[in-house]
Amino acid sequence: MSRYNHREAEPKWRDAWARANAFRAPAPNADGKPKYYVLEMFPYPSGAIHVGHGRNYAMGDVVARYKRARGFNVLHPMGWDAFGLPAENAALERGADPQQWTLTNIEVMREQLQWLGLSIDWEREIATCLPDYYKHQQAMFLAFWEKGLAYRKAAKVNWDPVDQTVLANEQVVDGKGWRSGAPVETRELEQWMFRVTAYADDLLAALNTLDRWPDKVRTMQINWIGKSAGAKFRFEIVGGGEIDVFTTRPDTLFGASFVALAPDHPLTRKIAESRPEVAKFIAEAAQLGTSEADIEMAEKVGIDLGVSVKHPFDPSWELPVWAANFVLSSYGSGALFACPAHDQRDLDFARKYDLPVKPVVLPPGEDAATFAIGKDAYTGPGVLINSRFLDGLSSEAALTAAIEELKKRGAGEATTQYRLRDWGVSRQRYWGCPIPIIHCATCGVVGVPKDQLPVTLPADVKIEGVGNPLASHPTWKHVSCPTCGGKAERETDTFDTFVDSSWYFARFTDAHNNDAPFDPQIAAAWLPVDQYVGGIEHAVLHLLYSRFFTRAMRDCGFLPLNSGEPFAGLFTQGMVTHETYKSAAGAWLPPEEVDVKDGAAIETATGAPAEIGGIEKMSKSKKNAVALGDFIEEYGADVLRWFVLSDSPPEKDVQWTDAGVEGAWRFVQRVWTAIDDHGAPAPQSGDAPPPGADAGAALALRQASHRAVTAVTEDIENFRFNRAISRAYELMNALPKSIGDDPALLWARGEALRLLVQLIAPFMPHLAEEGWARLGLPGLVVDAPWPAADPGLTQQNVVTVPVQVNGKRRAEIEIPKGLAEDKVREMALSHDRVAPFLDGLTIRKVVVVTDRIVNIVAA
Ligand code: ANZ
Ligand code: ZN
Repeated sequence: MSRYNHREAEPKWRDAWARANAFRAPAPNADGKPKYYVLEMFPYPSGAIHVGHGRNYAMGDVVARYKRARGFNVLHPMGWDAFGLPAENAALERGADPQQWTLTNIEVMREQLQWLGLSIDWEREIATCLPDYYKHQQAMFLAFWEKGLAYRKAAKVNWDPVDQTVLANEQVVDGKGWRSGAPVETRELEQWMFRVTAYADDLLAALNTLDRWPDKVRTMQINWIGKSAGAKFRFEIVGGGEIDVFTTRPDTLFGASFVALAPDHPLTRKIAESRPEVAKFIAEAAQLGTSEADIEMAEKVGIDLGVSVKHPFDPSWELPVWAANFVLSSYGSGALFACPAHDQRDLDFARKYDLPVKPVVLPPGEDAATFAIGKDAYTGPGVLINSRFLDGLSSEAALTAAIEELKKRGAGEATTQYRLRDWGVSRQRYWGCPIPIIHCATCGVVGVPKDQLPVTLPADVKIEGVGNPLASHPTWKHVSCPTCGGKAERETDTFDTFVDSSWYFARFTDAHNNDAPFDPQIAAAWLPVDQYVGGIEHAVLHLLYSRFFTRAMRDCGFLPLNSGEPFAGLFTQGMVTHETYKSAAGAWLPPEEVDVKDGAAIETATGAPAEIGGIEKMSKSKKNAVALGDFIEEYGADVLRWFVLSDSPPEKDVQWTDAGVEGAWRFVQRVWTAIDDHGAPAPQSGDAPPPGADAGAALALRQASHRAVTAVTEDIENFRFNRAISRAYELMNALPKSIGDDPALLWARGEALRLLVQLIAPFMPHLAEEGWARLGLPGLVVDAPWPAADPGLTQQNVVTVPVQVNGKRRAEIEIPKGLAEDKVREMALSHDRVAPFLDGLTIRKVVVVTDRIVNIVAA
């Protein structure tokens, strides 16, 4: 008997798969097989990966291997989301060359991912930072621009006045630049935008068709798109001019108390020219940054602008106009009328500045004479009061009537408003895809001609953290205009890296096409991705941008995919968590430097006491990540894959524990020992079992095996990997301890082990191959079709049958399926819950419907 040696077995089988080209995706519909596209969100090449990263790849790999065994042509590719800030930070901190740093990380990570034994078609590997990828992105951008799906406009950005650079929202910490610590300003810059809003309605409506997406993700997208029906109308300013507002509640117009403008509304700015206190207010509001969440959280403040407007239904009624920090300049028209009685923000503001609060909607069950607003606004429906011609109407009817009146007076109309904004894709950074545009003083904004693509990044840049290195490069931006030949300058902005990840899934379908992003027919045949696996943190932006891009690619003739939906199925996985440790001095300690015994921790090297912290998602910053390479060396990839998928449903977090790892390790050894003891041969699928002395035990084992096949199949289909794993444990437990030399039992055990190997193969592919070979089965288990359960063996052979007396249900009996009628009758009549009802009666008739019901007629 030998021990299973993963250090030998794992590389050996990976070589065997590579030699057999086992994971090379064929044409999507080769051999008349259906296609299946499995994709995990591609990683950012940050450097070494930890065991926690393994979980999401392991999930995708289970699906890919399973579908392959089910007879699908599977596409399961991998690549690198390779542009982005960390490479520039590495350049700043360590003088690294961003490209070199990125490509080296890719080398390291590719090798580590390969250790996991993933069934990836590595021939399709792509890196978004390479010109053979991004040149197609540049070409598509130009097509989008031609079609009006990309455009330029002045948009607000977070500006760091010290580093002279634009900051992403995540780089603004408490209103300050993350590196400089300087208070952030908002600035307007000319930016490239993608017209996501062109598809707002479709992006919303099509969510209904994505029935294999988690509900929570669909809900997040619905909220992000944020469709609001309402009205837009004009207030006339006393003394001339107009203010447009958007409202979802025109029914509350008679409860209007004031009008509020965004701090950078044109009128606010105009008034600021002559009133320094208004200018100061605008400057303070600008420090909040551009993040809506920050604006929402901030204390509501405002300033009276000293102008009034006329109520649209009564010109003699004047309302004051304020500027308020909670009004977003980019939503609706950047102005609103406030009805404090029925909107909480408005109420807080009105109480603070002592503005009128008049209820106009009476909640059901309240009395108009006594109803008053306290600290809480009433936002529900009701009946209109204090509202002249709307009085007595329901809020719903009043809403329609108010819009009618606005229309009649020529003041406004019904409208639909989306929260969704167009996508600003310009980044003032070096390590991104150059935007292929040239600015010419004579011709204006000119696209780089297609035959001059790609516009590549210069290698010789100085990255010093101030300004955009592309703008300060001595020569790169200076070119001649493709149209007039005069002196011109390149666009120095690069694309947001979300652009790179908005179409990579399509590139994988035809990854090395040199002339086009992909062949339209090939891409349309593989897409949509059948199963996408990734983190919930991408529930909104990445998924929405990809949905936009797929539509834009369709409408610009790149991709004949009618639905425009890139991902038919989506699964959002939970994280791997781990205890955290801290030294007495409060520094995070990596797990390998800590010994934990009986719930107490010490630093291994010094013996000094350490503190056990909370259980958190594995991360570099908390040092609680377990390095992938070390782990695989010690335990092997299969133990890792098995453990991270066991214990917890895949959508939930799983806690990394030494005990759990040990458990997975012991299971690997147990499976191996059972297989090794049995040895060859194992029966192949379809072989007939021999007769044996102990047919009962052999049959029971065969039933356990075939039920495991049914159960694991269902569990994998339904993303219940943890349950599939516990079925494998059950099947192991069902193996008899000793079988003597009964041929039937020996045969049944061989079958059980063969099926077990096939069922664990998607999870522990190396061990499965080793076991397959040891059982003397032909070829590779990756090439074996998924096992089919024999229905004769999986059927439950006990049924529960109700017993009725004169039509009333009195008892239930458990009987073997197909039990003879006279036996059933006997059991029913003698049942101790039935007999009392027959006391003193004569039995007239007993009807037995086999396996269904027993009916006793007595009088
Ligand atoms: C008057 C009113 C009365 C409102 C009432 C609500 C309740 P959603 O649902 O998100 O679309 N609003 C309009 N423009 C705004 C802006 N630029 N920034 C912040 N708030 C703005 O919200 C629409 C409501 O948000 C609008 O309806 C408006 O306030 C406010 F009892 O108008 B409402
Ligand atoms: Zn020109």
